[in-house]
Amino acid sequence: MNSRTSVWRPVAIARGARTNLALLALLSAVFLTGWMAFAYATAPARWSLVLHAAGGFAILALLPWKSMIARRGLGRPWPGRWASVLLGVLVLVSLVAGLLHSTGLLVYIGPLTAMDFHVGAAIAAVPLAIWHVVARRVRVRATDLSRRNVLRGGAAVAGAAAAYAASELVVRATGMPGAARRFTGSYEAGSFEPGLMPVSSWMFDAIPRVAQETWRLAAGGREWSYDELFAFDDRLTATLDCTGGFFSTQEWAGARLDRLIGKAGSASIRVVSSTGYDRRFPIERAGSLLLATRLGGQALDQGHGFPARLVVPDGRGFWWVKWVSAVEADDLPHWWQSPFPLQ
Ligand code: HEM
Ligand code: HEM
Ligand SMILES: Nc1nc2c(c(=O)[nH]1)N[C@H]1C(S)=C(S)[C@@H](COP(=O)(O)O)O[C@H]1N2
Ligand SMILES: [Mo]
Repeated sequence: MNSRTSVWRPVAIARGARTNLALLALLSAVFLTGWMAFAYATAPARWSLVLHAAGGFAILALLPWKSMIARRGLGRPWPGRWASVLLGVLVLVSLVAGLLHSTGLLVYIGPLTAMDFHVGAAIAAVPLAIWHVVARRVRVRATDLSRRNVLRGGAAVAGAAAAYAASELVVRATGMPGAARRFTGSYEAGSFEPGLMPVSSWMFDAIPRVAQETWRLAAGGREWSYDELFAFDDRLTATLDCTGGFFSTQEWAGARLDRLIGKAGSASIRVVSSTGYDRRFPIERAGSLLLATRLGGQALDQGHGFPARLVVPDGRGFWWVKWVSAVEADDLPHWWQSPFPLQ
């Protein structure tokens, strides 16, 4: 018995280490490509998502191996194991929600979406995953990056990519709702029907009450009343693509930002909401950004940003600042901001 365990354990641990390191690489890659996809509403979003989905399938494939390691670890009664179990639950919730979204089997879950659960569980898993790895003092050795292991890893990722491609074919061939996804993975909702367009927030912003008579927009060194702004009639058909997983194409009308800020010799424009939410853009974009007062020919409603909201063609929904109160041109570079809003 003794001789058997002494021969068996080192081999099993080496295999386990390989599985754990592969998981570490895949979790990092999937987290990065997920956020990359959120940063764009153009081609890079698609490429990030192909890598992301392949990585997700590879994690799925490793679960049977990891559960063998986990069972061994759970046999040891130490308090920290429950944090590992919670990590497992969160990763599973994220995986399942991702697949529910992509197949379209369950997209809306009460007031939230499958995407909200997918990303929310993944974010909650991050501190646990860091603790999980750090507490065990996992080290990467040169031999982990041997030619053999790199080839093995490459083959595994190719296999996962094939599994992902196959799953996409099945979704389309069987006509599952997921077949209707846009290249960002989002579902169409209420296009050209403002009444059916979803109302959404990045995180915690609630819809503010704004009084039309007293409201003023600060832009270009002066203040604009609602009627003055409403008089502009620049028009744009553009698609809002929310990271929550829906998109909606609408006809917007209002004032192009270059008309409001004039010819300021500055580097960037900061668009500020009355809630404090803000986003910054390169000054060159002023002519393509619309401060909309109308949606489908009607004044905006509170939910969609009354009195005025930004329209950002080819920008993900979080750039479309609602309830705008100021447009400031200054000398800060446009990248001087958090890549994603913090409120
Ligand atoms: C999907 C993410 C992961 C989940 C759900 C997970 C889950 C677990 C569970 C439940 C255990 C057993 C309980 C414990 O010992 O705390 C465990 C053990 C362990 N995990 Fe993970 N883990 C994950 C990723 C990783 C990663 C990325 C590494 C390292 C790179 C790692 C290294 C280890 C080690 C070294 C053990 C101890 C194994 C033993 O005692 O024999 N895990 N993991
Ligand atoms: C634990 C971490 C994560 C795992 C294991 C994971 C895995 C997956 C999986 C398996 C899918 C379904 C792929 C498909 O069948 O098309 C998916 C979809 C998706 N994930 Fe993640 N993901 C994680 C974190 C994230 C994060 C942090 C983000 C964004 C910040 C994100 C964004 C997305 C998006 C947008 C889709 C939809 C893709 C589509 O419908 O084509 N994921 N993810
Ligand atoms: N002030 C403010 N503007 C905001 C947000 C917010 O939370 N606060 N959310 C953004 C996000 S993430 C999206 S998807 C769109 C949603 O616009 P809608 O409610 O008109 O669909 O508004 C954007 N503008
Ligand atoms: Mo959004």
